[in-house]
Amino acid sequence: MELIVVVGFLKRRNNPAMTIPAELVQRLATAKSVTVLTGAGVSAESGVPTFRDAQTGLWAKYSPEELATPRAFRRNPRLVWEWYEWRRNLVAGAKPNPAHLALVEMQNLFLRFHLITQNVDGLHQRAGSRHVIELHGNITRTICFEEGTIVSTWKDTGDVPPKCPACGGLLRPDVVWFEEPMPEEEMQEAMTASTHCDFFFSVGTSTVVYPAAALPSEALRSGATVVEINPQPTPLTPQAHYALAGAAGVVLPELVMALKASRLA
Ligand code: BV8
Repeated sequence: MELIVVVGFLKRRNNPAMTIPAELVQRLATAKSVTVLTGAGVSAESGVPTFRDAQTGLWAKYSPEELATPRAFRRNPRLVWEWYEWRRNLVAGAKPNPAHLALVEMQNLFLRFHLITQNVDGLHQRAGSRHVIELHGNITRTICFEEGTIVSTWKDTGDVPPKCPACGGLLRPDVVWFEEPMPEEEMQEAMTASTHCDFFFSVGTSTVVYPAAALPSEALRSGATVVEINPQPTPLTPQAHYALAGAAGVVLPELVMALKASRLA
């Protein structure tokens, strides 16, 4: 099947009557099992900066990869804690956007639907997505750096980071840092969902961070039709069956509308 690239979503964003390839809609209309992998690009239209976006303010001089490691936390726990505090405030002030809402609709349009995210912002769940497979954790949860246990309340002694009420160890965000192993259960579920689906959507991810970035290739290898939604090309673009070069908040609602219309037709 040749690669179909559709461009122009960005330019004509304010013209909602965009067309999604009819062949894609026809084929999706009969799909039983759909798996979606999302990245930071899905939250971009909610005002949450992507990892590729330059960090601003205090954080401008750090690359995310520098701060999101156990080594960085050991070296300067206050700096890393305050970075996550800044991101937590950003996320708290953000709202799910039309891309998140379209994915909530999609979970009811197929017999089997899996949503895998690299995002730690919890916006899929806030939009109403059920059973989100969080590959890289969630910054609204906190764990003990020593014991790895979830800690939901602690005494505010003024320490930054605060201390674990059980062992006195440092508290940290419940996210997977670079050079840290992935959560086994979530990774297994993500791999199964990626290799047992008719359609695999890769939405708003630069497809460079592993092992998440290997999931689209696993889906391709298992015979799924792979659709990429991203305004910019990624290493996946040449391999995808459909590359929809546009913003998720424009393309996904269009896709859902076209799908519903085709099922009514
Ligand atoms: C591990 C949580 C074993 C923390 C994150 C194989 C090859 C090379 C390297 C490795 C490899 N295997 C392992 C590695 C090392 C490393 C890695 O992949 N490094 C990269 C940098 C090369 N992986 C790991 O360390 C993983 N662990 O392998 O454990 C191990 C153990 C010991 C030693 C070694 C290995 C752990 C990875 C998880 C790290 N944690 N997040 C936090 O968030 O603070 S990763 C984090 O960055 C995100 O979760 C996400 O995964 C990634 C950012 O990627 P994206 O989400 O795609 O975002 P990005 O900004 O890059 O791109 C946004 C895209 O959206 C762009 O393409 C843009 O065009 C598009 N876009 C913009 N606007 C829109 C849009 N799209 C649609 N609509 C729009 N409106």
